[in-house]
Amino acid sequence: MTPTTAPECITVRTEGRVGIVTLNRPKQLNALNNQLMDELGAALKAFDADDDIGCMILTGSEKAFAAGADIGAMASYTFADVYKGDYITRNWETIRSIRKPVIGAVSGFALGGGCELAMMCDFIIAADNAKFGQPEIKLGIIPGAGGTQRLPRAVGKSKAMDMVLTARMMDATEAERAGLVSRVVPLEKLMDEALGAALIICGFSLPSVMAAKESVNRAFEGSLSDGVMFERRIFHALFATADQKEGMDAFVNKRKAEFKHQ
Ligand code: DAK
Repeated sequence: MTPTTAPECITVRTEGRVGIVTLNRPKQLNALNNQLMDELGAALKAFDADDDIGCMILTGSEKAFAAGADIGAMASYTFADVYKGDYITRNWETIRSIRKPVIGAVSGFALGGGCELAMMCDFIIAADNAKFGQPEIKLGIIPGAGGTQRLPRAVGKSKAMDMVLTARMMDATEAERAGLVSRVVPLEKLMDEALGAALIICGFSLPSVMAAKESVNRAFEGSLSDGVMFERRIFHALFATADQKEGMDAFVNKRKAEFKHQ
């Protein structure tokens, strides 16, 4: 059996049915390295498989959600190294396979791979000190974990081009105005706000929450009519759940629904 070791680059805890992962490389402003991405992926997968968890929060420190991929770790790589090794593709996008909601609670810098990781969360709640950016151009590279694709979808072509080409950072106010984040709150309220949202989600039927996530994500793949048909079929399927009966019966009888997540 493989021995399990405690994670070193993240911390993991729960609050009720909420699983919370905190990036924890403070000296490097949570720069993302191979070990951190392995640990993050494993923690998210464990929460996804845990029946006692209904929603997750991914967060960092007050100063940095994550300042990007670890530049020191990749500085000496050659094209052959990164191409042959499919550089960090293996463990970078595990978060995209997570079926329960993941809320990004972002304070401080979310740069490069850190911004890309935040954008892979289902939605972002930002502290008022958050700064988002794709500064890879300053290093002679471009975003490599979806930044050139997710940023334009979130904020439109003009702002995305501006950020990717000039490396300028976007503050929390601009990020909310542009649609990159769903809410901005004072720094000291960030975790309360994220936890409040997560607990609301946890109160709903998990199958319908997962179906809603899957359907919204479908909006970013393929045509509108295919997306609407996908939504329609999932909508129909939810009438097979006990929670649909419970939710509608509770409304009709003016009582609180008691979802069993089935
Ligand atoms: N990597 C490694 N160390 C970093 C770092 C990073 N990205 N960002 C900061 N640090 C370290 C600094 O080197 C410094 O270490 P010491 O000198 O104390 O040992 C410490 O964190 C504190 O940083 P500063 O002293 O610079 O702090 P300041 O407040 O003055 O400045 C800053 C904060 C965030 C503005 C600055 O540190 C900065 O510009 N950092 C670099 C930001 C950046 O360029 N990020 C993009 C990196 S490239 C892919 C997936 C992902 C990616 C690519 C491919 N695939 C799946 C294929 C992603 C690429 C990137 O993210």
